[in-house]
Amino acid sequence: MRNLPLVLSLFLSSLSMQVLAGLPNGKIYGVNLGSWLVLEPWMLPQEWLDMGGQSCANCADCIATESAFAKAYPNTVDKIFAEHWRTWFNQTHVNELVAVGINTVRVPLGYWIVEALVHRPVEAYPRGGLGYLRDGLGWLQKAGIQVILDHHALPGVQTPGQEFTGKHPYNYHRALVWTAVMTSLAHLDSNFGSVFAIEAINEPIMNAALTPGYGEFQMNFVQTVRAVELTLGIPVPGVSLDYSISSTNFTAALGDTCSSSLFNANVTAAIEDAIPILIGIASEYGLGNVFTSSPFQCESPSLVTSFMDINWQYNNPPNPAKAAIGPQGYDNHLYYSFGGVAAANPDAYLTSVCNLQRIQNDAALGNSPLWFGEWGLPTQFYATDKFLCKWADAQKLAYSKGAGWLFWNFKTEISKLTNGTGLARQWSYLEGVKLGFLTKDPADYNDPNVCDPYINSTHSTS
Ligand SMILES: *[C@@H]1O[C@H](CO)[C@@H](O)[C@H](O)[C@H]1NC(C)=O
Ligand SMILES: *[C@@H]1O[C@H](CO)[C@@H](O)[C@H](O)[C@H]1NC(C)=O
Ligand SMILES: *[C@@H]1O[C@H](CO)[C@@H](O)[C@H](O)[C@H]1NC(C)=O
Ligand SMILES: *[C@@H]1O[C@H](CO)[C@@H](O)[C@H](O)[C@H]1NC(C)=O
Ligand SMILES: CC(=O)N[C@H]1CO[C@H](CO)[C@@H](O)[C@@H]1O
Repeated sequence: MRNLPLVLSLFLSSLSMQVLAGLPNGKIYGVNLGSWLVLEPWMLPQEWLDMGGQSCANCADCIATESAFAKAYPNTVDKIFAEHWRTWFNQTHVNELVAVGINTVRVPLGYWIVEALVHRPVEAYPRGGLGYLRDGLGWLQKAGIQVILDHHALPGVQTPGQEFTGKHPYNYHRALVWTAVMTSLAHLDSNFGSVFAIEAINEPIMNAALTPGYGEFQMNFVQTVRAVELTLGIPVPGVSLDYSISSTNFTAALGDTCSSSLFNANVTAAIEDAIPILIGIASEYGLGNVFTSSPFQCESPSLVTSFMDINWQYNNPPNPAKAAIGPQGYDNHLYYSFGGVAAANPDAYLTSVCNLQRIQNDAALGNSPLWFGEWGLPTQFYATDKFLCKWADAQKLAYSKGAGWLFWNFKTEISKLTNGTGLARQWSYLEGVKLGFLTKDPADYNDPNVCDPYINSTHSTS
C-alpha cells in the first residue's frame, strides 16, 4: 500500500483568510434551481396533483413529499419524476437565464441523488436524478453559468417538518460519503466542469443546541473534499505537499488515501464507502475511462467549500471558518415574509434591508466572503408593483455589498392554484424580470438611490 507523505500540518492549519480563488469573477448574480431535483410541492401545486401527489394542511398526513410519493407509487415514481426533471429545468430555461444575465446557479440536491445512500425500502426516493443533473450541468457549463452544488436535503431532518428535508435518522456519515462522491464527480466528470462550490448543508436548525456534532461535521466535510482533491493531485492553496501519485486508477488511489492514516476515522470511512459507489456510477454513466485514464489527475482549481454562516445559528454555534482549508464561502438566507426580521410594512422592510449589518457581522467572525444564497420578494402584506420594484432594488443593493446573491427561485408555477401570477410575482426570478421588478441586467437597478431615504434610520437591523 502506498503511503502518502502529505504534510499533516495542512489539516491543522487555519487558512480561513485565503483569497477565494474559485469564486467567479465579479459578483454572483444567481438563482436557485429549486424544485428540480428536490421537489417542493408549494412551488408547483398543480403539477404535483397531476403527478399523483396530494395537498393537505399537515404534510405528514398525505402524499406531500418526494419520499411519501416514492412510497405510494413504487412502480411508477421513477418515470413520473423523470418527466418532471425533463420539463422543470432544461435547455430552454438555461437560455432564459442567459438572456437575463444570470452567472451562477445554486442546485439544491438530496442525498438520494447518490442512490446507493438510500436505505431501501425504509427510505424511498425516485431514481435516475443523477443523469438529469449531469445533463443540466452540461448545458449550464456550455452557457458559461457557474454552479454551487447544495446539499439541501440530507439523510436526516435538518429542519423538521420542511418539505425539502429527509425523514430519517440523522446520519453524518452518509453526508460525508455524498461529499466524497460529489467532489470526485465535480473534478472528473466533464459535465460538472462549471461547479465551483459545494455546500455542506442547507439551513441546519437555528438552535445550535439541537445540532450536536455539527462543528465536527464541518471539519470532516472540508477534510473529505480536500482528501479527494489531494488524491487527484489538486494542490490545496497555501499548502506545500510532498506527494507523487503513481496510480492510474482513481478509486484505487482513493483507497491508498484511506490507508495513509492522515485523516481521522470518519473521513476515511466516508471515502472508503464512496469507492464502490463511484465505481458503480462510473459504470452506469460510462465514466470508466475517466476514472482509470493515465494520469487521472486534473488541473481544476480546488472547490470552494461552503456553509451557512455562523450567524445562521444561535446558542454558541460552531464557527465554520475554523474548518476552512483552502477557499471557503459562506451563505446566508434572508426572507422577510416568515416574520422576525422587520415589522410587516413596506417602510420597515426597506429600513431594515438598507441598513443590513449581516455582512460586517459575519466578516468580524471570519465568515467572508458571504453571499445571500436565498432571498425573494415575498412579503407579509400585499405588495404593490411599485413596492416590489423598490424591494428588489434594495435587497440587491444590500446583498451586492457581499459576494452577491442567488434568488429563490428561478421560476414557480403559474396556475389557478397559485392565484395566477400571485405566487410567481414574488418568488420567480424570470417572472420578476418580466414584470419589471427585477432589472433585465442583474447588475442594474430600477432606482440605484432607493435606499437613500432609509439609511441612518433609528430602526435597528440584524
Ligand atoms: C423544456 O420544458 C418545457 C416545459 O417546462 C417545454 O415546453 C420545453 O419544450 C422543454 N425544452 C426542451 C429543450 O426540452
Ligand atoms: C481500479 O480500482 C478498483 C478498486 O478501487 C478496481 O475494482 C478496478 O478493477 C480497477 N480498475 C482498473 C481498470 O484497474
Ligand atoms: C466520528 O463520528 C462519530 C459518530 O458520529 C463521533 O462520535 C466521533 O466523534 C467522530 N470522530 C471524529 C474524529 O470525527
Ligand atoms: C391574487 O393575486 C392578485 C394579483 O396578482 C391579488 O390582487 C390578489 O390579492 C391575490 N389573491 C390572493 C388570494 O392571494
Ligand atoms: C446623522 C448620521 O447618522 N449620519 C450618518 C449616515 O450614514 C453615513 C454612512 O452610512 C455616515 O457617514 C453618517 O455619519
